[in-house]
Amino acid sequence: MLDKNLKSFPKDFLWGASTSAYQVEGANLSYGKGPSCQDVKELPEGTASLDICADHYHRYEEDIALMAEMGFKTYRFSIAWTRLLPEGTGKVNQEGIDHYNKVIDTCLKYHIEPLVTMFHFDMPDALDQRGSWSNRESVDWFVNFAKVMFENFGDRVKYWLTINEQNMLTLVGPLIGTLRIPEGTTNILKETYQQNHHMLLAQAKAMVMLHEMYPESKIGPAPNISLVYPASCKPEDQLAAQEYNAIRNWFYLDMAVYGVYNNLVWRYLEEHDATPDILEGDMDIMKAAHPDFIGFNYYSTATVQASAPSDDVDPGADQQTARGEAGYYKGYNNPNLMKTEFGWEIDPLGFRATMREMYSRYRLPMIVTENGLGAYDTLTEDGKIHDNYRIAYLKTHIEQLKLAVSDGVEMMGYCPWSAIDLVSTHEGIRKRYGFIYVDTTDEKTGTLNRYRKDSFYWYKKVIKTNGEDLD
Ligand code: BGP
Repeated sequence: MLDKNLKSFPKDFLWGASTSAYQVEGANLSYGKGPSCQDVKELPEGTASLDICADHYHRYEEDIALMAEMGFKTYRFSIAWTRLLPEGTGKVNQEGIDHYNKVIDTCLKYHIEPLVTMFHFDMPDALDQRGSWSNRESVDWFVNFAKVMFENFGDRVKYWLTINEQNMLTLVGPLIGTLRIPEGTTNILKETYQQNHHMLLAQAKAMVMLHEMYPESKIGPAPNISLVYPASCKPEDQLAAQEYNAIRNWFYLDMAVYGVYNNLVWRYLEEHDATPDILEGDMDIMKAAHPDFIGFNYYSTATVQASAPSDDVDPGADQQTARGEAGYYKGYNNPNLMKTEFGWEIDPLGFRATMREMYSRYRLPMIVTENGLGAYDTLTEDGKIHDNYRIAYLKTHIEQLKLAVSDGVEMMGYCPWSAIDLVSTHEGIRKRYGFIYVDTTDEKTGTLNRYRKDSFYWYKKVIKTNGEDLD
């Protein structure tokens, strides 16, 4: 491919990074906050509990000042539902409102645009007790939560993300501690996609509400998108890749953008007698919602091959491990790709391919809401973290991002995971992603002091040169 005339990043490109409330804040049951599903789940062995995390709840000022030092134009963070509404509905906790007001105002003080995720894996436990997303009332619960956020923060927050990785909530919910299947459920697939249907309705209503309340503000979904490759040029493998692409990726965006159920997923659900119950008017609600942009998390591509109905397939270990579904597709180790220390494939070119494919399907501006390398970092005696492996990962991805911009893909911004070290979904704080090192461990020992990693200085230069100097 000729890449002679490369375009620059747009002048107002939103360079930043991301966190989520339950992984970074700590103070998980303090200051009036109620428990979420994350606070009551059984912790994966040897991983830190969520009472301290990076202690961002208490140290947000210091942390945002460090982000400003890197030159951030945006900071993507999530609002904990149970900090605003400890029971999920009903009484509002003013301390929670005050806290996020301070976080937002601190960002604005540094000219950092807050990019707020409304829901990042943290369903209120009180609502889980009432049936969680399987209860159709969950749509109203979420809409009420959205209203509380828009009323309190909508005057200053211009960019909103609805639900983080709804596709992962649906496909690997138990792993991230979110999916609740009511006792006695016989068709788990149907139940899962019924919950998914409610989430889609909740998302659609929230998008419409924001546009009514603040016509200038922007909102979009934030799925985890991994373009799926066929393992070979066998036509059967191509069909398998299409199935998994539909189930893993396009289903969520087809609904968010066009308000339609993806036909391949619908057929798959029909085959399993698992289509969700759709009430009259539901599809009008879906159609009425229009995202302004697409946020998406990208860590790697996935590769699959065809699978026979009798196959014993691996259901996949986590968000990034390719899954299998007997009779449809099965995960395949791509021999062309290296893996991280935690077993996730690394595919910067696949990042470009993913952006191209998304843009040709949806034609909306896009922002990368997560991308990054989970690794073990070492704090040296003189307070340094030489994370050249993270720089290498991010550099190769930003190079491809730039090529995608040259391809004509409308990219609004780039927010790698994560701004600061935090607790991983299931592998503790030892799996670090941040530009800022936090001195703590899964045993919760350490000073919690912050240290600038080598990647901190590198990213600062990247932002300063608007992505021109990546060395
Ligand atoms: C995404 C989630 C994040 C984050 C990230 C890294 O799926 O949106 O919350 O944690 O993955 O994953 P992990 O923490 O499992 O390494």
